[in-house]
Amino acid sequence: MPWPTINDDDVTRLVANETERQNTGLQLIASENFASPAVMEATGSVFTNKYSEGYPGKRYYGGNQVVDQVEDLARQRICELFGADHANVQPHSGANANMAVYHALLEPGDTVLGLSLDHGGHLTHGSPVNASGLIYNFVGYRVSDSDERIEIEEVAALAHEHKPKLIVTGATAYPRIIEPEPFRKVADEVGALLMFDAAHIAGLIAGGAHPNPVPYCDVVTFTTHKTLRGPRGGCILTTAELAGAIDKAVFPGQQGGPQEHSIAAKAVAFAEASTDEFKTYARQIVSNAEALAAALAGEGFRLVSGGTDNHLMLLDLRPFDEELTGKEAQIVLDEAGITLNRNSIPDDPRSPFVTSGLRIGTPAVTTQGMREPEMAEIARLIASTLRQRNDAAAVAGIREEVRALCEPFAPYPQV
Ligand code: DSN
Repeated sequence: MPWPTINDDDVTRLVANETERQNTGLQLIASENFASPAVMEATGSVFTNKYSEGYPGKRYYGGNQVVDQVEDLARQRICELFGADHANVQPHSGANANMAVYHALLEPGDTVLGLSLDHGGHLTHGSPVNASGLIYNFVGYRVSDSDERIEIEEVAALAHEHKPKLIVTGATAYPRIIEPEPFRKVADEVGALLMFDAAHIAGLIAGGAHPNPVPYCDVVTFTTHKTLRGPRGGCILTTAELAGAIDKAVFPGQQGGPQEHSIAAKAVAFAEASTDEFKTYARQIVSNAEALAAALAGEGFRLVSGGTDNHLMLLDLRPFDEELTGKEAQIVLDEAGITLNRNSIPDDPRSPFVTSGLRIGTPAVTTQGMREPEMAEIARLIASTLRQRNDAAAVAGIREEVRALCEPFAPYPQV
């Protein structure tokens, strides 16, 4: 085989370095996880070589006999798992999935309700710097001042006032269960369609730890790489009635050739997510989040909304240390091997680039086998790092403690 004879030591070294970082540090970004070797094998398979614009049985290029089977398998598996009529497994990401749904259901300028980004929504829920906010007339609902939770009464009032064509629910930084049924009721009252962006919680739904929005929604979108623990990518579930419009909006509306290697890996992940082990995993993500939140509260942090009932928590740093910003905390924690992201808290007085908060999630540490005792240890390490943030030697010492904590739980020990 006439492959180029480059020994790409640079990339080999960088892959090894990243594996070492993932094996020896705490990965607490709420939207990240560790994909299984089977998922990664499919991602690196020969499906990467194939062009397959169109859908199974209706492709524009030849040679898709096998691709059709793998895409059908992915569609069938996810429809069975969520009880959906129809799946489109081609979106390259959650953002692409959301934009395709808007393309399918809306005209430019149409009104949509979505959770404001600064109260836990997503860029594609109408942020003014995102195409969603530029093309459509998004009206943002917010969490309440009193308990920092979504109040369906406020959503209903805004829906009656603005008469949206579509209501979007789901979040990227909201630590509570979002019940789909009350949203359906509001949507029906005003004649709106309902979309649930389940990117963060798809794995919790698949594992039975959170309510399934599919029976209540016209469309459910999600990414496949967060709690669902698959390859990077997106997915759309919809009713038989909207299936054609959604498919047309993904291709040719938004995307060209689908990434069939990712679709093969999605099929693997959907099978993994339908096992009893995955149900146990989903419940443990939530139990770990509860344990970590309680331990962090014990260290003097304030938890937005008072706690969590999903995979993530939002910390308000101000009661711990009025001077400490999310930005500074993220940087020093990274030096200690504790990776997470700064995040605005509701009505944050600081800018989104600086913030007064941190977002912390348990999907990855749960995958690697950590349980409640390790959550208590993680809370201690976070607080200890932040208290000693101006002491480089102390932070270096904590990096070694993190390494020791992670060692028996390395996700990819064979590498
Ligand atoms: N970047 C994702 C997250 O971290 O929530 C959302 O797109």
